Amino acid sequence: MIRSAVTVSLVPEVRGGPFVFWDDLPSAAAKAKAFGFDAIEVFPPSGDAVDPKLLRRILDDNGLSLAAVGTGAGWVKHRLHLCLPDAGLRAKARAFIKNIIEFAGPLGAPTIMGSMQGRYEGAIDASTARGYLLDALDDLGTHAAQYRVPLLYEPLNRYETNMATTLAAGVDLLKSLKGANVKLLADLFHMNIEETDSAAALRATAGFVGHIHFVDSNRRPAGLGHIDYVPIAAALSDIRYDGYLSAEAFPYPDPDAAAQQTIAMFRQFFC
Ligand code: LER
Ligand code: MN
Repeated sequence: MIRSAVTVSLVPEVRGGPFVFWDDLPSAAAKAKAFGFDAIEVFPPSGDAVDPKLLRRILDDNGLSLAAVGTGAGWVKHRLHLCLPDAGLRAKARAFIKNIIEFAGPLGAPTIMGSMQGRYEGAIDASTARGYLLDALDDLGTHAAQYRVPLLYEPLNRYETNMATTLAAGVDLLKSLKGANVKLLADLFHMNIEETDSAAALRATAGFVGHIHFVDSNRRPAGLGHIDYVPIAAALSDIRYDGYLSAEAFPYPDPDAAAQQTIAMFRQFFC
């Protein structure tokens, strides 16, 4: 069964970015519950920023699950990523992600690695960066396995990374890993830019996709752009996708309306 989730950002530096709810975890959770979501996806400043016992209580009080936790604050706040030329900074990037795995894992949630994959440039060529990324994915996937949750690797559009920009390139990376605890995060916004046919791309990655960012072509909530969700829903049904559709979208026109729009589209097409 596909479940619904909605994002909550606790990172002031990404204000204006694609997150539905902002800053106030208890109020965001209460709204997620009221609108009928199954879960929230949290974007924290670090793995230490939120008391896990408090988050557990907030989730339980609202009958919600934690769908996933993002790590992009390591990039937006500290300019860290996994393909930097400096080995010490690469290690810091990995430690930042591990810290979030240690926060999210005991709460039953996978950790997302999107922006923290970085890019190759300057002294670092494509194959060196691929080696750094594969090594980190194996290490971080193994770290997540102790909590029986996967690591989620997210291909991004060409303006945000040059490592993997399509689901097929993501699968190629995953097939090169030693371990098997990394799943793909398919973000419909990035896919709308990079894929020839998003529904076909999803079909081709059956078994590899563990999480979906549910959003429209312009990064507004689903239904407010030009993505056709009929073939996407058919593809997800055919591959028996049973993870989350998580609203990582601009709070357009405002957070409550974005949440309402998302859950209406979720109910229309995906359940
Ligand atoms: C970034 O564009 C994105 O889609 C996030 O989910 C990455 O962490
Ligand atoms: Mn995303």
